[in-house]
Amino acid sequence: MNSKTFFIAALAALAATGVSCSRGTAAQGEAPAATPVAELAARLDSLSRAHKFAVGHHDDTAYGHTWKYENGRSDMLETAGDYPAIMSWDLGMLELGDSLNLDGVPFALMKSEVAAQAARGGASTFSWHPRNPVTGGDSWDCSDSTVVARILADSAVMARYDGWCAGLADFFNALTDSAGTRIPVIFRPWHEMTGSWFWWGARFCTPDQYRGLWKRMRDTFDARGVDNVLWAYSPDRVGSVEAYMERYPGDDMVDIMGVDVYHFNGEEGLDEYRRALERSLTAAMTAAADRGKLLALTETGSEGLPMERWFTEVLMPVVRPFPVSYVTFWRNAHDKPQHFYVPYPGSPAEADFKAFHADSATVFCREFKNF
Ligand code: BMA
Repeated sequence: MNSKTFFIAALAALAATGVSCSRGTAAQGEAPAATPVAELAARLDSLSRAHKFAVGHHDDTAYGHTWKYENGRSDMLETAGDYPAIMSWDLGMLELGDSLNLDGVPFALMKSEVAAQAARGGASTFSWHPRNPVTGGDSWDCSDSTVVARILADSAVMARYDGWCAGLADFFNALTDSAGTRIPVIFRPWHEMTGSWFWWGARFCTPDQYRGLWKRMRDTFDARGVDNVLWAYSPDRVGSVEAYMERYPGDDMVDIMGVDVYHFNGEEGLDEYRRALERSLTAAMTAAADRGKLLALTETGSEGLPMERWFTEVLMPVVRPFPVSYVTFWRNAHDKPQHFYVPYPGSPAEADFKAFHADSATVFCREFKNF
């Protein structure tokens, strides 16, 4: 064991001392799996203790590389032979009361797919690319650098924000199974805040303002009785624990320590990706181990999969030593031919993805059901 592997193993052992939940999810002293949301946390924890991780995919059953809105279809199912263990969805545009999200996915479909996924033993996670509440532009509209400050201080913007959060809270409250019981899910708002491509990014608000944004949302959710959410913090790539923790909203606000790290530029960007992924996961793992939180690779991927053996030869060697509970790949767009992150039938990376599926460390939906 070299020193790096030893360090990782030591932290993994530390992380295995138990998982703690944020406020509202499992009260102190409560049995670990007393609520559905604590049970989901315990399932994810047991995966990482078994040196396995759940595999996730964004918009998996909504559309794929060559199809859209065909009931039961999934590019993962049609390549790996199973649905992802974690379905990922985005709530952008829900805040405006639209029926479709920013990529055209009906919110009604998301609700029924969350229930279908729970019924097959899997789980679901949500991100949110909301509009800009000041300019009316999208999440990427960074033209006004005072948006977060105004959410926290300008009564009109604050009221809009609170209304948006209330709408989201109602959506989560309405995620129920056939018996009417709320389904536990993961929510990771205000993601990639260490970058500066969203209006809540690092250059557009102070760490305290960022924490204020998160806390205000959490207070709205708590006031509306949302009890089926595990909260995930997911900075973009970072080089240190300090950078990872700079905007951390607090132990009572977060259940999952995640990180988003993408591979850009294929072969040429390989070393950079490996380095960034290893550093970012090390930072997130250290922070998670200190607090008894779950660790996750909340988004990753290599757009268009230019390297045929990306899953087994690029991703796996870096991720394997870390106690990540799940890894999520971004979407296979039906209307942008190069915008896909998992193979589709007949694509060059399909064989490698089957090998990734066969690896005992990866858990798709059928196996996740048993955890
Ligand atoms: C990005 C791309 C966009 C999409 C956005 C929100 O990474 O996939 O096409 O609109 O995420 O889902």
